[in-house]
Amino acid sequence: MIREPRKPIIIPEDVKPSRDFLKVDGVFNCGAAKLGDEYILLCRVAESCREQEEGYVNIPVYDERAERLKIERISLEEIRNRYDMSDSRMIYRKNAGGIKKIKYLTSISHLRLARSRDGIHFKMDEQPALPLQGRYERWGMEDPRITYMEEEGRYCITYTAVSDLGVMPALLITEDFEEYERIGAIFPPENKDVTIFPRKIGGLYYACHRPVPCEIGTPDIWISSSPDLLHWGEHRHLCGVSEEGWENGRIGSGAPPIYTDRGWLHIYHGADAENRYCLGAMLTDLTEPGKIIAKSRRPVLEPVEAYEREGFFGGVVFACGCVEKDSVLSVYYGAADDKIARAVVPLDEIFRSMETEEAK
Ligand code: MAN
Repeated sequence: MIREPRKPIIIPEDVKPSRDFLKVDGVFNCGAAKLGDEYILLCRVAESCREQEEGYVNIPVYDERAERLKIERISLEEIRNRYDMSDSRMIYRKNAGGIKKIKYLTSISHLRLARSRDGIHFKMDEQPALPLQGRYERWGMEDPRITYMEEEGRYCITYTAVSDLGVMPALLITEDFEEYERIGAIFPPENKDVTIFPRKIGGLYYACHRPVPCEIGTPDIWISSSPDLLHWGEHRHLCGVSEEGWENGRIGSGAPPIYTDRGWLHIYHGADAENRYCLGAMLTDLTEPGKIIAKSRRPVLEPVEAYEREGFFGGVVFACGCVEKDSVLSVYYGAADDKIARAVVPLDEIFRSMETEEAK
């Protein structure tokens, strides 16, 4: 993949905070689509409190009853005694029975639209695309993916609704990115990385998703089908983490699958045990989308540039959206969980980088 010379293409300074008591920590992991002649990115914007009081950590959370953000105040002493702050993204409860239990996120995310004529220079909206809503969004909305449903002329947007009840995939539908219909939760927690295929296959909708098994199993990619986008079944395991190497920790679907004459092209992410996130590519059968035809053995993109290695959470390239034009793929990805970057690759190059399953 060739990185855009203007790198990264969107940084936190380009984004206006949604409230005056907040600051923008990151703009990253964006869904991508074409709307008329425009390129649209629906970005995840993470914000935290601009001011911190001496001896406390202030955390913004959404109060669904009052329908506004409120600030939770935790004393540093309590944090020292009960919590672990070694991960910039969250605060863990110590000694939670051997399980790493997240007690707070350090920021709260919403979705924000950016528009462009050339796919490189984007103008960010000044306000969130839509407000947080309900019990399941207490800790925010994250990682949107946009699928343009070719036969229906509407866009399906999946994202993760995050709260103390868990991380849960939800669905929005829009025709114009001005009005959104909230369909609600489509999988129970903990699940994330839902990408919907852009057309029906054998009369059914298909989606990849990533359940997070707790006791047995690893965070792998699954595939399911649905007659109506709301009720999902026929759950099947699609692809697992590797024994060793760049994708031995977790994998998840990245951008929604792209129709090509060779099969469904998936750009997905894989992380190792040290949380270093790379991108991989996979091809699945056009009529049996749960059947893998070929897969990249090495990453197609790794966090090597300074802006990918350093940031809010360093060592991360994480794609939620691609746009294909004239057989060239533009991949929009989050870099180090605080910026948006773009890389391009001809489809032929991607195909060449993959090995057929039999040849493995
Ligand atoms: C999580 C994802 C993303 C994020 C990566 C890296 O698993 O949901 O939100 O980019 O971790 O921090």
